[in-house]
Amino acid sequence: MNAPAIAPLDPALARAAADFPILARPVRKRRLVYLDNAATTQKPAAVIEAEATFYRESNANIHRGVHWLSQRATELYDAARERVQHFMHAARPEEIVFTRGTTEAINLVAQAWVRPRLGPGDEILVTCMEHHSNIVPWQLVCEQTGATLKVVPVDERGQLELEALDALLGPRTRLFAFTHVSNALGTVNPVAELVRRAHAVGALALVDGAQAVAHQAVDVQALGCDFYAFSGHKLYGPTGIGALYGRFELLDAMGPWQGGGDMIRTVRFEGSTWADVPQRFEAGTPNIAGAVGLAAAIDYIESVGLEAIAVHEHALLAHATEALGAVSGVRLIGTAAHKAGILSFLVEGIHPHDLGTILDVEGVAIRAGHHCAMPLMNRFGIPGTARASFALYNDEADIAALVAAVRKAQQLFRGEGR
Ligand code: C6P
Repeated sequence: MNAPAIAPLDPALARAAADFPILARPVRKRRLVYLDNAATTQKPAAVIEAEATFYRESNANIHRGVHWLSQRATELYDAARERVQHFMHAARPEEIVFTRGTTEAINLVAQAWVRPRLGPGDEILVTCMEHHSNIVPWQLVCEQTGATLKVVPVDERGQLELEALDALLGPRTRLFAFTHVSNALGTVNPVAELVRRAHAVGALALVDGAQAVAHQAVDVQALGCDFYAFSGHKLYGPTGIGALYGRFELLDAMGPWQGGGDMIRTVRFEGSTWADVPQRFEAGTPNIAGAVGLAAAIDYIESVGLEAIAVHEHALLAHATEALGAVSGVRLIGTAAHKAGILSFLVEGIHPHDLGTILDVEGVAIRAGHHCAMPLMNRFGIPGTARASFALYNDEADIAALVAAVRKAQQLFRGEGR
């Protein structure tokens, strides 16, 4: 491989792979090279243990029981909310609503904030690089309200066409929903600038942070956004838990979106009244163990250091871009000036799904397909891509394995080495 070696790892990162038990397990009798981190990250032992310890020592339902265990579980759940609050730099814990993940957080805003407030002629703006989770909820709510969905285009490199934005943002724009980092291209969007432009026309700004929070520090107050959604499982935490940050005044003004236990103040057959936020948006028994695991994941990520993680992943991305880009027949999709650790590519003559299958046989796990971003694939005129995505435990050897596996696939398709 001709690409320059990356700088020696930060000591905390050099040891990091050992924190993740699954990385020690061979797959297809080979060392596992896990490069599908944008789909979900692996979990450190600290997170697995935190969840197991909760079930072993503190399991009970929350906000309901007078007994010791219930109080203990409630304390842990509330502490997890505060952990997320500090991680996101939110002003108060009430601004954090636990959800199943990014998808549910966005649907919550669509149904509880947008649906009662928008009507025909109002507009919601998204971008062409959104994940389906940040498109379909808005389509549904547009159908329900008569509002219109508009789209900011993306250029050849996979960057937002900011000149087009001014014409698309107008007095009828009520909400601008955009991703912090594109899951299919790795493009990092200028969030503070986009929020500023949305606010300038009186629109609210929602940020899909699913691909951002594990890779860089996020400060919702500095960004100025109104809503910010993320999933725990892309942050080294459990599946089935995530959060919506919402500015307190907005959440407080919103009615509930799901009814059930824990979200009410009083219930009578003549009518019910609602609990304060955030409980108003957390109907039913929540994922208590998941919240505890998410707090442990945040502890873990902060013990390694987001600054060090960002530096490491940028070095990996630069190295992989050069190494893979040097392979003849490889076309990189998404070459924005600002990118996070995601590398989408095509190999001439090999369908991404075939490539993904061959790489899997070589022990290299990547994702192949449209990455739940079909409109973006249509924009590039392609059915999908192969995508390698990096995490704090990846290293140069993983990239060497990726490049070697791509070369092997090319040999197989040329009929050599069968
Ligand atoms: N992207 C990927 O492989 P959930 O499923 O709710 O945890 O996250 C949805 C989601 C929303 N926005 C962005 C930008 C995302 O990347 C994702 C999930 C995964 O790219 C699975 S499709």
